[in-house]
Amino acid sequence: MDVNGCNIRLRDFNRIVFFTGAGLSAESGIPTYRGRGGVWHQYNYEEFACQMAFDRDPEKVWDFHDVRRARVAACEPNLAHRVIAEAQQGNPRTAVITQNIDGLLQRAGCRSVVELHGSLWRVRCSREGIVREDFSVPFRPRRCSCGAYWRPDIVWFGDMLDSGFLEAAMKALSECDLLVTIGTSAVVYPAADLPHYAFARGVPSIEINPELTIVSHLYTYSLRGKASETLAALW
Ligand code: BV8
Repeated sequence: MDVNGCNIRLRDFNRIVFFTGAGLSAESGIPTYRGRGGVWHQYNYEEFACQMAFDRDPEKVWDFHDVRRARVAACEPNLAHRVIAEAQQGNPRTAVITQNIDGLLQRAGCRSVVELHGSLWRVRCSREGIVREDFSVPFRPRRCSCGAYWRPDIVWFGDMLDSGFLEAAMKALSECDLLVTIGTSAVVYPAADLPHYAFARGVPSIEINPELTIVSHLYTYSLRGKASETLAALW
């Protein structure tokens, strides 16, 4: 089926990389960051979502993240998450890389998701560094048994990304036969650098976004459309 001039069928590829941003979850009701109603338009990340804010007032940061946990917990994976999960179940060499922290890809059935920016559903002791999954809403208790606060295991601005995740993403992009980028404004680094590993190899690449981005011209196909309908049409 031809989608805006793109006659690629995802099923014809063996090593797809899905690289996703907040736009993937928009149709699930989760706000993006920079578009209309975006998270960073409503909240100043320097007050609610960075290490300095957490050191200054962990309770205020946890109040903000409890609001987000409740909001995400009330949302469901959409058709786009489900298509990605179906593609990965049909071909385990499919790689799923996300900047999202909502866990919806995993709830749709994806495995081994590379969560470049961490997860709302993981916390780590700010003293001992131990990490654990936690789905409680609101998150309680906020302190570890050692007495220190648990910290959301999220990569905030100024935080280094997990080198293992970055390496896994670069490896997948160095081996893929198709890159499908969905719902990212491509302005946050180093994640925004990753698609260039595929561009440099000349493999076909598809961008799915209702809006043009600063990198749309680098994709083989830059499709103006929403994640669910566009991805389903390519599947
Ligand atoms: C780092 C965490 C090394 C989760 C986020 C000065 C000081 C410190 C660092 C920097 C600095 N200057 C630059 C940097 C680097 C900085 C950066 O890149 N800043 C940018 C803004 C210039 N990066 C970092 O700090 C990273 N760490 O570099 O460490 C270092 C350390 C110290 C000093 C220097 C370097 C860490 C980056 C991670 C930040 N964490 N959030 C949370 O709290 O929620 S940022 C946030 O941006 C989210 O993680 C998000 O995933 C990410 C990317 O955003 P998108 O997913 O693209 O979302 P966005 O809203 O932007 O776009 C959505 C798109 O979807 C739109 O295009 C829209 O059109 C589209 N869309 C809408 N609806 C749909 C749709 N698409 C399809 N279907 C739809 N229905």
